[in-house]
Amino acid sequence: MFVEGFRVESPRVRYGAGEIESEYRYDTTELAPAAPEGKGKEWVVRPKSVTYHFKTTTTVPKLGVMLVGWGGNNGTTLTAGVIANREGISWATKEKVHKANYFGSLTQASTIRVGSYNGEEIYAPFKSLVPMVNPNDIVFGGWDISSMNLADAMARAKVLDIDLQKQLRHHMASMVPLPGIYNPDFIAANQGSRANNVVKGTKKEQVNQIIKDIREFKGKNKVDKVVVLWTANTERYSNVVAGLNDTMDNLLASLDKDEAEISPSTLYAVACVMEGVPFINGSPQNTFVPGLIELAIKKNSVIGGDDFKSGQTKMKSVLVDFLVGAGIKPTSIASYNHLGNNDGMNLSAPQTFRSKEISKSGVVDDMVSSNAILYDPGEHPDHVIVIKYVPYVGDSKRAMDEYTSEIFMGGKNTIVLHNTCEDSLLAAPIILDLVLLAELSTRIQLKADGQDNYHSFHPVATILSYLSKAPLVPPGTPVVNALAKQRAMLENILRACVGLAPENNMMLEYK
Ligand code: NAI
Ligand code: DG6
Repeated sequence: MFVEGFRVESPRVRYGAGEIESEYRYDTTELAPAAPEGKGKEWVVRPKSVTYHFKTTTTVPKLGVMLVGWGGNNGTTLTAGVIANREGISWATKEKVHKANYFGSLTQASTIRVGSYNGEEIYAPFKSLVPMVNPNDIVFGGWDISSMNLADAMARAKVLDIDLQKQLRHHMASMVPLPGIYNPDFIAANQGSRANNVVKGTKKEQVNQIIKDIREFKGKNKVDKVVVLWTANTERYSNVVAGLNDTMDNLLASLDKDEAEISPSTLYAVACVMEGVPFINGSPQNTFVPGLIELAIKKNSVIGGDDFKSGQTKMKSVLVDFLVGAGIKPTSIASYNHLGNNDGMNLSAPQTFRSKEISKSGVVDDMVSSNAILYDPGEHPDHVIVIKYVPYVGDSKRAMDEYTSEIFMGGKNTIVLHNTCEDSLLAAPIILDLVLLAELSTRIQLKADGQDNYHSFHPVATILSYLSKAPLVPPGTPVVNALAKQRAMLENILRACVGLAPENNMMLEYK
């Protein structure tokens, strides 16, 4: 059964005028070796409970979202999709009449279990846990190194059905991206013909221009908050060099010196952090060099990423978790893609492909290292990533995967997957979730019993991990890639905000 919404009645929850306060018992463990390090195999595990207090502001702001790469396939598809939902547009194809929806968005189209009633499971929308911005109310803007208006850019992307495009054109023709920061050294040479809308000046001047753009956008559209998200071309990795970008001071000094090795994405991120605006990186490159992470921590400004986890990798973070969790040993994973959109063209250069290869390769590491029964220390499955540019298939990416595993008594199990899907239709709802959750995270505060003051979440937003191929985590924090764990973390934190226990699936009342 499905309920639209619910309210928690508990002595540990208080719904106030502009906030929800909750008290939450966090059950965890403390571990120690039973004998001094190195002697014996026994460990002692001590259950531990800590009471946390959460405070969530319930006043939902008017949200502005500025996309870097607004005129690209993802940027236009998301903008078009939100307008279509807002306007209640439907369109005909040879199959049927379609209505706009938010399928693929965790916050808008998934549900959570809230309990059972008369022996039936009761589900509610994920978005009913705590007040979130309604995507239909978002004001979009952003930058692109191509000056094409969003209506023409939507046509260039060739993602949405033509009858839908025709209905959207007049909404999008007046949307024109602001000039973007362009540095041909960081993206493929084949992108050069697109770059007719670029910010001039030194790197410092470019950062200042981005800050000015954000302020003007905020003022002009009368939005309360802005979130910026990079959905521009994948860049090559920038070199992390002592004295250049390894610390906050060095990064800021390098900016003053107009150092060549600071990438455009890092420049946008610096501008956002300086302005206290959340910045999310939807591509794989190392935008968040150590100096930038230090700057974000110092300024307590939200950063999150990296690289949208949309199709092949999402499946991988489910399948390998299942295999290793079932005691089966994946020994080789070969993942092929071919696609024909502009992203595919940009990734046909070795240096940008390398960024993608890195983010796609790391996704099974935590699952492999969780099971020392299957894997010896340092042992890892062979894992190969191939991406090819095939213009004809456009945005309709093909993903082929072969997983080979060792099973019982020397047996081998090979699973082959083939997925065909428009890449941007997978990415757009993920972008939506990222900005909605980043905004929400700035309204939540917490403190443990004994702490005097509430504090916000760590500025490195691990709460966004479910949506990222290579989750950015604060220094010294474990990376979790398994999709179910990432979703549980997010859902359980939001449950804690309204004083609900984590979903434990025990159903003891029926046992
Ligand atoms: P796209 O190539 O269609 O769009 C990128 C846009 O960024 C272009 O319009 C380009 O002109 C613009 N651009 C490039 N450099 C810029 C800069 N410095 N400043 C402002 N604009 C700039 O690519 P698409 O398909 O929209 O993908 C965007 C990014 O998202 C890519 O890096 C891709 O790897 C990443 N991504 C996409 C996924 C998907 O499923 N579609 C999943 C994971 C990541
Ligand atoms: C080629 O792999 C294009 C990429 O931008 C991917 O489409 C994107 O990284 C999505 O990857 P995945 O593994 O999440 O489907």
